[in-house]
Amino acid sequence: MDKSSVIYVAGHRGMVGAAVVRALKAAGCENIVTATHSELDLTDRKAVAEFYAANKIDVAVIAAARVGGIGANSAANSLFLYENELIAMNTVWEAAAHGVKRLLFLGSTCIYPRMAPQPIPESALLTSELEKTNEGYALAKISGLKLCEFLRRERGLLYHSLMPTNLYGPGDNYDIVHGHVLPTLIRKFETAKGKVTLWGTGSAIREFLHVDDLAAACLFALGLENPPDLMNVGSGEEVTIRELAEAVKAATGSKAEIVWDSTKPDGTPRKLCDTSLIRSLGWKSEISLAEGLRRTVASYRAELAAGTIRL
Ligand code: GFB
Repeated sequence: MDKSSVIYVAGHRGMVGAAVVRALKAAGCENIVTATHSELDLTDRKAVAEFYAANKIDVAVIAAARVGGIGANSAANSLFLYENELIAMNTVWEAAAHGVKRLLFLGSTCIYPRMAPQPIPESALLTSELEKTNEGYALAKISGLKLCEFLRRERGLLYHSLMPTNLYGPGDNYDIVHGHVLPTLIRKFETAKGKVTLWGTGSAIREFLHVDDLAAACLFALGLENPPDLMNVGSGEEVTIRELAEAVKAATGSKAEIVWDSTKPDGTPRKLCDTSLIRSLGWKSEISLAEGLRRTVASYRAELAAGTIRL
């Protein structure tokens, strides 16, 4: 990737966007453009058009979205659909309308069908019913992915997508109601008074990828001359939520007793993505779950002490 390119990272304050900015800076990219939510409302098409017209962007990485765990999504599918649809359509469509040559759009393995074959190949997209708890988010993200594919086919724009598995790492959202499971478990064990209540049965199986591995995959994909329209990005390392709970308990040194609230949903039974495509092109994850947990507990404590934690 040309280090002098003007690169826009949408969502730079989020966990993924911040990791992508870190990786771009480490790679020597000098012209990184960002805009805070108060500077640019990505749900406002006119504002997004004016932003692209004013900034002459060469490459855009779309890491902005309304995200959340199973609790947040299942309580507000309408909002997750509406806002993420607007963000996806505006950031991709207006990029194409304003000469952005290359764009990388980020999906998530939770937008594959609920009962997709495991490991999930890229070809499984749209082949059967979606997971109900995050159907709104999934529909919006699928739209964004497909818009990139259509623009590439119809206008020759190099717009392509990545499909990361469940992500975690520095700058995550530790809100115990709306957050994803891994950061939520860290917060619960770090603040536990004897007992930690976790959701579901603990039998759901999840694959986790440290966000710095995803950022490296983004730069890898942007460095490909002719990237596939869609590539899964995962670690291949999956655990049951029960195993994850024990691993987080150990990583925090907590002695809390774990109890399960089976009135809460398990969500998709399993979400292991098939990463043979991206691995065949030369990328693989570097950060194991054990090492990633060690780093993330440390970054949680540091963010808490610095008052920068997202709750
Ligand atoms: O990460 P998570 O919230 O979402 O939950 P998904 C994963 C699993 O962890 C579910 C269990 O089986 C939950 O029942 N779990 C146990 C908990 N205790 C907790 C807890 O305290 N908090 C949470 N949040 N979960 C998401 C999608 O699905 O995947 C999003 O809803 C997103 O759209 C994300 O794309 C990557 O992995 O089930």
